[in-house]
Amino acid sequence: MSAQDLQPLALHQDKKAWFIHDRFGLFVHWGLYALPARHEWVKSREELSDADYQRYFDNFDPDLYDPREWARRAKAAGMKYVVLTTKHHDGFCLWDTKATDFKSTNTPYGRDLLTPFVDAFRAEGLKIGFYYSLIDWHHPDFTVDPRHPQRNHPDALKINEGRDMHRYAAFMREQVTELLTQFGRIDIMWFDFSYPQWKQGELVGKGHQDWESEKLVRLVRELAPDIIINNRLDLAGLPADITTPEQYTPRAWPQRGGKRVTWEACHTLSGSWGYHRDEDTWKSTEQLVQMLIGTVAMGGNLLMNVGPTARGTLDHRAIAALDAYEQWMAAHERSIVSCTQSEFAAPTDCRLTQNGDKLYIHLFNWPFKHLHFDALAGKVEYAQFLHDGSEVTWLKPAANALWANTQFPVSPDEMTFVLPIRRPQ
Ligand code: JFZ
Repeated sequence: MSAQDLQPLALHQDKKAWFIHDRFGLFVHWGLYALPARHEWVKSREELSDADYQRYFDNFDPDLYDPREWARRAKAAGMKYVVLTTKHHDGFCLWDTKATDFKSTNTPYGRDLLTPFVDAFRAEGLKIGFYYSLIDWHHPDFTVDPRHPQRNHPDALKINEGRDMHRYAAFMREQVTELLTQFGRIDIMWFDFSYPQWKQGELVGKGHQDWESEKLVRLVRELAPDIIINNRLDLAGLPADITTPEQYTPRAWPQRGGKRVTWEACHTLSGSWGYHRDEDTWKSTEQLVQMLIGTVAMGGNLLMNVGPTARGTLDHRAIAALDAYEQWMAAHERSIVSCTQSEFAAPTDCRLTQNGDKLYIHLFNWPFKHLHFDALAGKVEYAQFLHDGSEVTWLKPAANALWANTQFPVSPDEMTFVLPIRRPQ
């Protein structure tokens, strides 16, 4: 494979235009781990055997599953695309794959979950992404490594005898072929994830050699030429379409070879990705809104996760989060969608997003009296709140700053201003 096939940045810039424009997507982590409801890594964390884990398979029956409801909420929240875990690390498949019996159709639920999901989100106009785990703690050919649930198995030394990662790589290609041929047009392929281990300078596993990443990527590009592929396949140093920092917002726009890359932060509502009933680290709605603003202010996308329950529902905390986005985006969407990092540096406690000559100032903290923004002196004549379009009458060009001479209280929904920038003719 030539470097060009894997060099999508310059070549396929157009295919990413929708992604950069849309800015906001929904991540969905859903699978058997919704039943234990204590983290999607539960099989590894608790070193559960296949037999231990079987109880979740045998009791999987999400009778309240209604993806149209999820799709409506995502759309209302201003999300433009969705990425679903078709298979997570536990190896459980949400569709009627021919490559394994470990799939939803063989559970008490007995049905394919993916087709109705894809149909529902497409019907709401969202683009479709498939998360597919490179790690597989169920497949008999996937070698046991220090993260595998069977890492402390009594036969640890012998456990990898007969396991063949080449066969596993072929299995992945078979599954990815199904995913990209049986569900209509797919917009994003989100692979997860590589953790190359090195011994005396040599790669010994769980990187591109194991996944046969080059072959896998070539297959994906053949089946779906315009698809966006993420960067977690250990593509031997070659760039992917998008960079995916996880659970943090970069301090600066991520770069590669001195050029800014297309990037997408993925974040959780509560810390874990799969439904976690007892987690007490749920983010506040204000924080969630600020994460979206902060990401776009740095030129990136936000992929915000929900972990549906074993019944197939969104629990009340996930619904509250989506409601918060819905409420905020109803008035503020134009400061997010089609916006990017501003040409200006933000004043204290602010984030800036910009769309052409429209500058959006998002206040994360209300200034006590004055909002100083020296860089804008002489460049703006009019400012409005975004939530209601009301004029910000207290804006005055000072000698070298704009200043906000007010102390009136504002709610978190009333913290974004829009300012048209005056360009020299
Ligand atoms: C992975 C998964 O293990 C996790 O369960 C979830 O699906 C998440 C979206 O992706 O977690 C990762 C993957 C990569 C890094 C960290 C967590 N990383 O590169 O730092």
